[in-house]
Amino acid sequence: MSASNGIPVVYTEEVREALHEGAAVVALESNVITHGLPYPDNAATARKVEDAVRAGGAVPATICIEAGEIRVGMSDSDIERFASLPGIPKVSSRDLPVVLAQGGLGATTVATSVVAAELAGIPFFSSAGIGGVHRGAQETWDVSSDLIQFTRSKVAVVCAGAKMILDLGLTLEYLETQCVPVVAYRSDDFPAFYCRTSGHKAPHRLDDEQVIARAVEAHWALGNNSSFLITTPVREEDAIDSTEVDTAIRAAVAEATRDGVSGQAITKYLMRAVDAATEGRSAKANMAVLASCAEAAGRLAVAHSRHLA
Ligand code: PSU
Ligand code: MN
Repeated sequence: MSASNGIPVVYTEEVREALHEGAAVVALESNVITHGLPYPDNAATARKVEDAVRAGGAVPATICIEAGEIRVGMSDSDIERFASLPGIPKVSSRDLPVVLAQGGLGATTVATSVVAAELAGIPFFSSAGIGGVHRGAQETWDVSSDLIQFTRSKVAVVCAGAKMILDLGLTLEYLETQCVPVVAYRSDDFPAFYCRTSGHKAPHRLDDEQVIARAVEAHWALGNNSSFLITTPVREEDAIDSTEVDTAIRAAVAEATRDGVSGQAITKYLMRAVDAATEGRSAKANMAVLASCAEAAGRLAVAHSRHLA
């Protein structure tokens, strides 16, 4: 255990050794386990994601909150417990101080995971889908804390963009305004989770991991205390057509408005509509994109650790 600013940070043996040796480590969120998928798919997926980080050459460190501590690295039985226990709260960065003080269990969102990763000294984090600006945010102000936390935490975030239920154009605008670099790795477009494109071009494209490692370090050397986003699209054979998903969402948004569904409930409503329209293909694509991001993050973290060595 180490205490960072008095916050206890507890590492698994494997993660502590890897960090000590300067080896590549990739932080992962636990909210996708508790809130992203049903049991037992969530447990199986969490293990597959960890395997994918290893396939990329790095050590996975899935983050969670327990007993007033930030836990960095989860054992198999921790994953099983988080996957199967109902009611573990989703902890975003605004909730973190309260949950730490209470001493209960907590599943970390992207925002909280990057806070933890920085405290733990892990420069890379992977999540297939970040939170973003919601459709209709002009009225609701529903913008994920993930985006705000990116302006405050020095972590390289590898993702496949965000789900198309969000307003991905506004999500990119927000990142641009807040000076958060967005680089597409070996692609031109900003992806949309299990769709290879959001219809928006990424601001930059880089194909070489060494160049990405240098760009990440340059961002921080320039005095920015913020995140650096790297996107990687799902493999072509696992992808779902973006027009198909967009059409389903537009129809579902119209139905939701008619039925008076709004606020927090809208996300689940739209996800269900997409699942129904894609006849379950989205569940498989969901797993595939989580794994492909994790593997790319592993590879990029290795290049970055070599750059620092
Ligand atoms: N996107 C997904 N699956 C998820 C999430 C986002 O495709 O499970 C989760 C992540 O943990 C993300 C969080 O950090 O939702 C964002 O929630 P909010 O919009 O409430 O900030
Ligand atoms: Mn929200």
